[in-house]
Amino acid sequence: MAELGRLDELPIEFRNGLTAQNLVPLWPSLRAALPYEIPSRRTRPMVWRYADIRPRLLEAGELTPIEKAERRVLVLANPGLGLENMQATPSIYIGMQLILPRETAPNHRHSPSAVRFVVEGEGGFTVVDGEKLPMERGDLILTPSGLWHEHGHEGEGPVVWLDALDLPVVYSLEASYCLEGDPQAVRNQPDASQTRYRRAGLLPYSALNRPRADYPLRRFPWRETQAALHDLAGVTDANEIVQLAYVNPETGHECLPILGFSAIMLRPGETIRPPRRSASAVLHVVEGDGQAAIDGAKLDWSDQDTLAIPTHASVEIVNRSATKTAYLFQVDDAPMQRKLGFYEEFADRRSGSMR
Ligand code: GTQ
Repeated sequence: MAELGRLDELPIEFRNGLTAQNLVPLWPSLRAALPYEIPSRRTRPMVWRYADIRPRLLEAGELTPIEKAERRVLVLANPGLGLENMQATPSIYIGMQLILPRETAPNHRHSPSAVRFVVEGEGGFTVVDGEKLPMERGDLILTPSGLWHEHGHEGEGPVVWLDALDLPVVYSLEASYCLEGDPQAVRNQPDASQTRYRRAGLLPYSALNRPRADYPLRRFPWRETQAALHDLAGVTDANEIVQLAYVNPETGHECLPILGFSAIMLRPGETIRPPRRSASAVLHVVEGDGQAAIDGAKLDWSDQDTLAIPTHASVEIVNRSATKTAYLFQVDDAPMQRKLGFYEEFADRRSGSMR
């Protein structure tokens, strides 16, 4: 491999002339932009513990009324990427949102897409495009790009959910913005998308006579996901990962364009070693206790903790319990990478496999 020329080898007059004309020589920076074998990564393998987050969220609930927050959220920021940039991974924004009884988080819509994954509490709801969606623990709720959404809480005690947004991608494209709206007129069809689409392989007949809908199903109840995971485990070999993707039931494709969502079940005592891949990811622990080794960093996890996995990382995840099943909710940027043509999984544990 040839040694590339350094910046300080160039005459200062030449460099200053380039700078004055907003020109930059590539070769001193080429290897940084295109490193051999593996990307340069600032993202750190991380765990955020719910035991740390929860009291801080409740404190925020006392310090900041919802009117002063619009959304009362603590953002899980990866220190390797700079806390102020609010990135769990380069593409994934993760926040923990608190809503207290009878509060409302006002109606708005924005260019980034979001999902909610319910962490704790009962009585929360989100209204998406006029449809009121109940929020039970473990449910996944979609608020896709451009759709009106507002949140409320009709129950008792705190409700907390995890927000996952493709905000870092949309923001870096200078395309992130938001519109305010009046409260939505709620159609008298609560949770209708769920009712129409919940059964895989069966669609409302009228769907066949029109183009496929972008976001036909907006709520994926945990009850269904958990049952489907157990059914799948019954036909999955011990050395295979029990994992289900959340998809658009009309197209079979990922349910949002940039970020992908899946649920993983770890059988008692199971260790999984998913292939190293080009996507970054976040794992949220729905239930269970274990350890993850991410690029060699050993991170313990338990109920409601959240982990960050850099691109190209080697990953091993252990369910420490010999008797209890563990469940993980995964967010990744594989849908975007697939669309852009550079998604890869590596059979080996190091070198790239670009065709
Ligand atoms: O609930 O609409 O964590 O707009 C960040 C931006 C949540 C939301 C976030 C948002 C929301």
